[in-house]
Amino acid sequence: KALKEYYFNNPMWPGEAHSLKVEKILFKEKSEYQEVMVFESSVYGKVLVLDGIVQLTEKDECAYQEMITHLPLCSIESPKNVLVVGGGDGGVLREIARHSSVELIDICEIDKMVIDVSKEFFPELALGFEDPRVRLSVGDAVEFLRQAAEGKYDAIIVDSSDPVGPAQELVEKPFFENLARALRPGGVLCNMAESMWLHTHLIQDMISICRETFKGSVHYAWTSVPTYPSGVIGFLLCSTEGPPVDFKNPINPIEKIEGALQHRRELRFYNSEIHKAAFCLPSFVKKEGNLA
Ligand code: PUT
Repeated sequence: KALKEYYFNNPMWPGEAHSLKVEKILFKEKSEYQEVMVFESSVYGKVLVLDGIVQLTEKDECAYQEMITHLPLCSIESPKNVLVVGGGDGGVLREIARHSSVELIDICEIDKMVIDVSKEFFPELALGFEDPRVRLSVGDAVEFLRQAAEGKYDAIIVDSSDPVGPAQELVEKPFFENLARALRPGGVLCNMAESMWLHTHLIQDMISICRETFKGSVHYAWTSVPTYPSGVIGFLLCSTEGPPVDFKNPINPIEKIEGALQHRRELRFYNSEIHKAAFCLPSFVKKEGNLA
């Protein structure tokens, strides 16, 4: 009974659970913020779990990391300064590094244990930290953004965990206001935005906050990640007032960036066709999110 309650009581997806067969637990410790676990699964390779929630698996991480990164960076010309919020596994850094125009990659991750564990167990992701353009701050992103210079970044990527525990403040209005302030005019935000099947209200709330805060455009895109609850994950793409951004038609196609398809490792999921397709929404999402 206790196990059943544990399984079905997660506030992010009450009444459902997803199982992966565990071959071996490789790491399990409590950090200052959360329980960090790595296990070897039988089908998806190694898996990173925070507070009982799957964050990534070796098999399908490409879909998440590539989409959350290239949807924003391929939507603007020559991104130079990029900030990553969260993303302590390094996968988003690995993807940003494909963009030769980028000069600075700031990252603010709250939990050093996530970084250390990724370096030990997920070298294919943690290689992102090896790029000389990366500047790491271990700390609270809310504070980091309060202190960030106005208009500093061309793009910000919020690769957070779900808004329970340390990531709770990352879906609140003051945080989005600070994100918008830190972006240059016509700069872009790509924010992890949960599942359209499970989190309609949360997504609606995030969309209305972003519509009030970002004076350019606000769009929802999604991709398939089999090991996330419901098998999909979404992203909110927003731009600040300034040169208009046409998110649905990448102005900076990845296929035209020299070396991008093979930088450190092959691009496995993202391409310009899937970029455009990511913005095609099911009718119920268009209606409920009031999205065109
Ligand atoms: N950054 C990982 C996202 C997890 C969503 N459940």
